[in-house]
Formats: sequence, structure tokens, C-alpha cells
Amino acid sequence: MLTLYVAPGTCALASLIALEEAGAPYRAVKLDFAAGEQRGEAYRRVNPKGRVPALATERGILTETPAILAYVAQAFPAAGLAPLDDPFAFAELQAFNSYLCSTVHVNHAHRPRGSRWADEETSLADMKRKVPETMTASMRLVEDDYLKGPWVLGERYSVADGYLFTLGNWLEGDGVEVGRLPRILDHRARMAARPAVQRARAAEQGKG
Ligand SMILES: N[C@@H](CCC(=O)N[C@@H](CS)C(=O)NCC(=O)O)C(=O)O
Repeated sequence: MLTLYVAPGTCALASLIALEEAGAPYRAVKLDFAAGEQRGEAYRRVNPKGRVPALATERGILTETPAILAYVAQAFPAAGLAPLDDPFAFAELQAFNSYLCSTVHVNHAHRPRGSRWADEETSLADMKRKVPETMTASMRLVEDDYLKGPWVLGERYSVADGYLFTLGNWLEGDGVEVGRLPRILDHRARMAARPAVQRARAAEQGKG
């Protein structure tokens, strides 16, 4: 039995979607961010980074969304969530997920979590102001160059789709004009209709 540590509205949704799509046996443990539970002593023993997601497996704990997604795809190969038999296609999947993790997510974090990088109010305000521009630029790249359609990798659905859907849900809040990203919007609508995504959303709220 796997345990995934989550909080509502976070990037942990991507890992929940992967587990649901895989039909994996897991339980979700919801942290209370408002109470700072992610920084508490108990959770620091799970993930010293103080972040979600963290996946507890029988071999130990995994963190970082791209690693968790690759683990789920490989641990449950029958679900077909990654091109495991094709090194190039698997690397393309990893490149996409790494871009979301290292660039798109970090762009977004400059709005709610600017205090990771600066202390001055003016610096925080400046970082927030920049977010619509950086998020628009990174998602434009996804829209025009990386989302092959209908799924991220083309005809083949993969763990990258749940990750794009998860970060894509932040766009309106980040001041991105989503009407200019019709392919991402279409992808979002098709993802929202998937039963596994609906179950993941319920689990994210602690209703799974
Ligand atoms: N690179 C990590 C980022 C994890 C991360 O920043 N998670 C956020 C939620 S989206 C978090 O736990 N934030 C808690 C905090 O900053 O206190 C990943 O992709 O898994």
C-alpha cells in the first residue's frame, strides 16, 4: 500500500491522477497548509523539504513530481502511462515533466511564495507583477511546441497529461489570458471528464 501526502490545490494532484489512472493501491494523507503542517516536526520526518507531494513506498520515500510520476508509470506498467519500451519517447516525457517542474511551477511560485527568494516588500511585489508574463510565456511554449495533441505525447495518454492539467489549473489565478491557449483549454476539458481525474480531485479534498 502506497501513501501519498497531499494538500488541496497543489502540484500533488498530478501524482494523485497518476495513482488513480494506474489503479494503484494507495491512501492519501491530506496536510493542513493553513496550520503549517508541512513544516511541522512529524511531516519533516516524511519529507525534510517540507513540501508535497511525497510518496511513501515499501522501499522508502520519493519526492519531486517527475520522479513520482515516472515511478508510478514504471511500477504499474499495465496501465500504459509512459512509453517504457522506447528510450527516446521516455526521455521526451521526462523533458516535458522536468520543464513543468523546474520552470513553469517555479514561475508560478513567484506569486504565492516569493518569500523563498526575497524579503523586501518591493521585491515581492515585483516578482508577483512578473508572473502573468512568465507563466504566459512558458505556457505559450507548451501550447505551440510541446503539446502534440490530443495528449501531450500525441495519441498516447501519459503521466504528463495529469501534470499539465494540474499546473494548467493555476493559470487564471496567475493572470494568464487562457482564451489565447485554446489547445491547453481543450486538453483541460478532456482531462476533467476522465473518471480517474474526478476521483483524484475528490482524494485531494480528503474525500477519496
Ligand atoms: N519540485 C517539487 C515542488 C513541490 C512544491 O513546491 N510543493 C508545494 C505545493 S505545489 C508545497 O508543498 N508548498 C509548501 C510550502 O511552500 O510551504 C515537485 O515538483 O514536487
